[in-house]
Amino acid sequence: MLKKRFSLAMAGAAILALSVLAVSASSQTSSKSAAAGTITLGFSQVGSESGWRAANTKSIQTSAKAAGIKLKFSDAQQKQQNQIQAIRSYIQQRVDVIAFSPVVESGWDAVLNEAKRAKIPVILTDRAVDSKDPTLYKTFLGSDFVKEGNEVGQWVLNNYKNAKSQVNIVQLEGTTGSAPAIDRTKGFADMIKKNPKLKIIASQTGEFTRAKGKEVMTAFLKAHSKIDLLFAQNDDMGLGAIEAIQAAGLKPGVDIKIVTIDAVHDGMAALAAGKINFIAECSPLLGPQLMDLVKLVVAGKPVPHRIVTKETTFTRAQAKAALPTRKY
Ligand code: GYE
Repeated sequence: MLKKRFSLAMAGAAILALSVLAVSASSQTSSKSAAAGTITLGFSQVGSESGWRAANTKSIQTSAKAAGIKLKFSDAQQKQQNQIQAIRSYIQQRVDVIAFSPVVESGWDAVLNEAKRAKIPVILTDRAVDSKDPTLYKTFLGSDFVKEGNEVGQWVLNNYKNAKSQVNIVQLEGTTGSAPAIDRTKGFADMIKKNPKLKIIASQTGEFTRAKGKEVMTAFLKAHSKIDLLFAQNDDMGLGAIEAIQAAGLKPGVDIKIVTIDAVHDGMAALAAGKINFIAECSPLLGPQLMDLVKLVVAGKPVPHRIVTKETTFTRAQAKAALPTRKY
């Protein structure tokens, strides 16, 4: 018995020693391989909440491959703690660059300082952090979410400029505390406040998912007898809400107008079918630009501290025309 325990302990120690060796071996390989031209990128993704996220993940994975960059990828399942852990593990593995899409804006300074002390450059993609220290990351590549909210708000302003009575608006917000939820809320509110007839009568998070969008819209429909327009802060929540509206015996896009953001394939199909009325585009195809930035940063070349993604807006006719060649 004693002997058995002893040998188990020995085996445990051996495994530990081996894994320590493996860690140091892999860290050596990563810095050696960077010197030899192969860059290792550690990427922490938010999760897989939406069609946008699926397209974004695919873009990052395929463009890393195409660029000859070794990608270490992890999915945080919407939890900041998981992202912090992933970043710490990338620091330990001594990857060449860390990139991530922060689930929420706040609470990143400590781990970003750890990366800085380890001299591993960080690139933010898609979502921003609210850190006051601009040296904690090299660049932020992603959309202007306030502008997206403005564009959707502008459509509402134009389409209700002759409204005689109050226009009842409900809003499905994205993940609470995330940059796109905060900025789209602001961008939309800033526009619609120009016409006092436009009133947000209910606003709640739908967590950027179809299921939650449906659930919250069902509750809105129960609580409010007259809803004129829904602003869903992404297509997926809008698509979930369409199911709720149909289940209530109403026609989406007609009885209740719907405006959304993203312009992913299913959203565009609903727009072309007249179930959504207007979409502001948010491009998930950040991979190729990210890989270019990774290479520049590793080469010690300067990069702009903010890179704004180019995007457009779609009406029904424009969605019909764009759908056949749409990449996501
Ligand atoms: O709009 C939404 C996704 O951060 C821009 O996250 C992204 C947003 C996108 O889940 O669909």
